[in-house]
Order: sequence, then C-alpha cells, then structure tokens
Amino acid sequence: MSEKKLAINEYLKADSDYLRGTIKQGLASQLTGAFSDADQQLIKFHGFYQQDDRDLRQERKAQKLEPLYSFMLRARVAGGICSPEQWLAVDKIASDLTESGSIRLTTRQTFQYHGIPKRNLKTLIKDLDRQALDSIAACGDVNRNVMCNPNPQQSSLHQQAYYWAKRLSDELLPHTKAYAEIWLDQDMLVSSEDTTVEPVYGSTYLPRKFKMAVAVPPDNDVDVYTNDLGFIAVADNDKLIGFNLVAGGGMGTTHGDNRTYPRLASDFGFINAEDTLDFAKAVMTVQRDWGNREDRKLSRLKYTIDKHGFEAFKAEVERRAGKAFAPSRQVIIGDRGDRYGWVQGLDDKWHLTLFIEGGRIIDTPSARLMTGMRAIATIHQGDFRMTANQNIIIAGVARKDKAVIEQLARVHGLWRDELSLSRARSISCVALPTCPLAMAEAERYFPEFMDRIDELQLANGLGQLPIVVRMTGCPNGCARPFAAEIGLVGKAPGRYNLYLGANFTGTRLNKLHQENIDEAQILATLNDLFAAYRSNAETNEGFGDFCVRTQVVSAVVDAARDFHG
Ligand code: SRM
Ligand code: SF4
Repeated sequence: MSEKKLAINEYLKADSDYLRGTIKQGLASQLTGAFSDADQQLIKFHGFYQQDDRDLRQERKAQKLEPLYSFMLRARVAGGICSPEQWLAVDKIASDLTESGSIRLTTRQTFQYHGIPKRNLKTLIKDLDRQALDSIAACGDVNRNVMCNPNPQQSSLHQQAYYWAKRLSDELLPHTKAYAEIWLDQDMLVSSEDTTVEPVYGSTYLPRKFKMAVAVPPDNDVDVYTNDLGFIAVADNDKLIGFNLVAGGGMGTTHGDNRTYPRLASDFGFINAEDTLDFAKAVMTVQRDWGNREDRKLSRLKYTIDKHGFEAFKAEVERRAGKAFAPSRQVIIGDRGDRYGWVQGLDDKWHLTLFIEGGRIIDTPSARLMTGMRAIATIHQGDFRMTANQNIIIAGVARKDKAVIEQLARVHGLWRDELSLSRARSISCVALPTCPLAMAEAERYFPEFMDRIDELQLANGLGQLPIVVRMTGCPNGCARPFAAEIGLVGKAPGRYNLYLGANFTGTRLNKLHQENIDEAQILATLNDLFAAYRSNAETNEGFGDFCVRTQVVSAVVDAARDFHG
C-alpha cells in the first residue's frame, strides 16, 4: 500500500526542533524584511504573521522593490481580560513600535497589532512580557486563545467560568522553550532529542488550529457552537457545577470546494466541572491522532468527527478521559450581542460596554478612540474585558467613578448613542489591506454597508428589529459569517456571496442564497425580504427563522449534507 503524502507543514513542524526553525537567523538578517518560507509557517506558533500592505503592492512592484513586509502580532489573552496597567503598555507599544499606530480587537477576545517592522518584533514581545502578556500559541496548530463570556453582571459565576477558561489556556500551552529563547533571550534549555518536550502535542503538534470557548448561558456572545470545543456552563444558582460539552464547530470553507463546509459543534453531553481538563485533553488528543494530516483543508476537528462518525469519536473521547458523558442538562441559549452602556453587576460594581466599530482602536479626525481608552485606563480601578464581538467592557467601576468615565468615553467618541440594534450585533473581519487571503473589503467597507442596512430597516418599518449581520473578505469565516442571519462573504472586489437563514442565537447555520453579487443587488434582495418580513413574520420570529420558514433558503440541519445541498 502506498503511504499517503503528508501536508508540507507536517514536515516543517517535525524538522523545526520544537518550533525553532531558523527564526533566530531570519530575525538577524538585514537583507530582507521577510522570513524564509518555512519560518513563515513557524512564526505563527509564536503569535505573528508576515504580511505586506496590499494597497501598495503594485506600486512597489513597479519600482522593482520587494513588498513592504511587516508583521501582524496577535496576543494571547484568555477570556479577554486585562488590567489598566496592561492596557497602557499595549497602547504605548502600538504608538512606539507599529506603523499602523492602532490596536485591533479581534473576534476572539484579544488584540492584534498590524504593521510591525521585523526590527521591532523582539522589542515588542519583550515589552509585552514585562506586562505578563505574550503571543505564544495565539496562532498555529495548537489550542489558541480560550474565549470566555465576559459576563460582568454575574460576577461570581463569571469568575468560576473564567477560572476554567484560564486553566484550559494555561494547561494546553505548548511546552517548548523556543519562544522564551528566541524572543526573551532565555538560555537554550532543551535539545531536539528530548521526546518529553511536548507531552501532549508531540513534535508535530495538532493537524490544524484548535479553538475553545466557555459560554455562560443565556449569553452566547462567544458563539460557542462555532468552536472546535465549547463548554456551556451549567449552574445551580450561582455555583458552576459543570458543562455541556459541544465539539466540532468551525467556519472555514473554500469557494468552489464542496468537500469543505462550516459546521456547528455537536452536543456530546454533560461533564462535571472537575473533569474539564480530562475531557479537553481527550478531545484534543483524539484530534491529534485521528485528524487529517495530508490535506490541511480537511484537517479541522469538524471533518474528523464527520469522517469517523459521532459515536466512534465520542467513545474514544470517553475511553481517553476515563469517564462517560452524562445526558446534557437543559440550558437556554440567548443573544450573541453585547449589552452597550452601563449595567450593574451583583457585586454593586458598574460595567460599561463600548461599541468599537470593526474592533479598530485608532485616533481619527472624527473620533479619538485610542486617546480616550488611554485616558480611561489612566484612572480606571477595575479591569478591561475584550468581547468576542470586537468590543470592550470597562468593568468593575465604582458608582462614584461612573460620571467621569462616561464623560471620557463621550468626549472621545467611544460612546455611541445612535447605535441600531443590528449594527450593535454586527461584525466584520480585517480583510484588506493587511490580510493576504482577502478577496473583497470587509472592515473598511462594513460601516458604510451597515448605514445602508439601517436605512433599509427603517424604510421597511423594522427599526427595532435586531438582525445579526456579518461580513468577511473571504470564506475563511473570521467574523463567523455562516452563523449570521445575514452573512456576506467576499468573492471578488466589490462582490459577495449572500447567505441567509441562520438563527438569532447561533444554533443554526445559514445557506447560500445568491452568489457573487454587488452592493446594489444585495440591497435589492434584502429590501424585498424586509418588506416580506414586515408583512408576514410571525410574532417574535427572527429574520433568519423567517427566511427558513418561508423557504427563502432551506434549513441547514446536518452541515455536511445540507450546506451545499
Ligand atoms: Fe481568522 C486566517 C484574522 C478569527 C478562521 N484570520 C486568518 C489570517 C491570519 C490570514 C492568514 O492566514 O494569513 C487573518 C489575519 C488578518 C489580519 O490582517 O489581521 C485572520 N481571524 C482573524 C481575526 C483578526 C478577524 C477579526 O476581524 O477579528 C480574528 C482573530 C481571532 C483571534 O484573536 O484569535 C480571526 N478566524 C477567526 C475565526 C472566528 C473565531 O475563531 O471565532 C474563524 C472561524 C472559526 C474557525 O476557526 O473555523 C477564523 N482564519 C480562519 C481561517 C479558516 C480556518 C479553516 O478551518 O479553514 C483562516 C485561514 C487558515 O487557517 O488557513 C484564517
Ligand atoms: Fe482575511 Fe478571510 Fe479572515 Fe477576512 S475572513 S480576515 S479576508 S482570512
């Protein structure tokens, strides 16, 4: 029998001496602003990506110059929580060491820097380290930043859920010392012969990226079903007793390749809180051993589960965990949006959620978001919580400090009174000019697109209807567009695929309605659908549910079967 050829990344990982490769040498080279092709794959495990400004590509080419390389770095911040001191340092780094001068909040509760020249990488990582922040395993074929519902209202339950998110994040970190050696100048501690370096991952790590989230119902702002592994908190009053474990979610697809599909996580059953790590390790190691290492397009956990079958996968997880799943407990899954403005927590502290359009914190002539956040961080006594909707919560504010914080937010344009219910739930990915995979605009165009949606909703008498609208520049799905009631996925400059029929709470995927259409066609279609909804919707029926009931699209029940069917 002929042996199957592994994906090239598998050889790179195996030969990298636990993620070292020749990164150190590449960093020292002043001949180019880039890393070697092999190292470009390995640096992802250290939290950053090589990019170039796509707006400038042609101009540089015409001048016979190499592309203007720079780096995007993503931090690892479990549950998205950071202190005011950390924020001030993060802000200073953006100003001093990046060309973009901005902080980008992501759809997974952390922040990114864009436009870091190679020469600044090491200083930047050292500066983060001084603030107990890092970027190890923020990207790459490992367990990445673990999300946790920021839920400041129920402070005790949040603390218990956050405890598990942080433990999952810490316990499943790679053990290699490559990051400390290369970036923090720590002595080389291990040799490539040492097989105990990575007790969980082994020398080739996972077949692909792996994502986890902890949700505290009814809030589903972390979009728990879109993760490889999700933990849905089950509480008795304010005490966390365990989780419903869901696994096999993921968004990434490739246009025109019907072997790929988005999928929502399947429900495996209830586990006690103290068994959380055992089950997480069991799911992750089954994926490590059973996942596809030949074709990276088919290597996420969702395909492993569908290929081997739910029951076989579940039995293997139970065998490795040494425990069986109990039947899932009943939970109510609700809104995926953040609650803007002030809310009061049970601990008598106040929490202010600010809408950050596209997650981009930057000073512009119309709003000085970066300066405003800095001013708040200078006086704030609580913490900051980044949300999975690219927003930020100023959490734990004493009543006496509310007025001054609100004033700072208002003066700097961080407070938006006029937010529509749909815009408040909308997200878009980064896309152009930094993302090398973007086929169309997203972050830069989305605010304007949402203006049109707001107008259409108002014109059709639907001003008070919240609709989950998401846009990405390509089908990799970084803003989770396949779980949106209106999903727009870039196909070419100015053209998108329109997906409809996901439900409001994120427990059903959407489906392709129209392909490769421009703004005018999108708006014409939505105008007709909004008018039909206005006339025919049932009481409390969401827009996505309406699209399925009236057969605008059919429901996706089993993604492998229905998404392209
Ligand atoms: Fe993503 C790749 C940005 C969340 C699915 N994602 C990329 C890259 C790194 C492009 C690349 O590979 O060179 C993008 C960098 C753009 C830039 O210039 O910053 C990128 N992804 C983002 C962020 C920043 C989008 C945002 O606007 O916030 C999000 C960072 C999250 C974080 O902090 O870790 C981001 N990416 C997601 C999500 C949403 C989620 O995880 O909840 C998904 C869909 C869920 C999933 O994983 O299936 C997602 N990104 C992808 C994929 C497709 C993976 C797949 O299974 O096919 C890629 C491409 C790949 O891995 O090959 C990708
Ligand atoms: Fe880039 Fe595509 Fe992700 Fe958008 S969805 S950030 S275009 S990879």
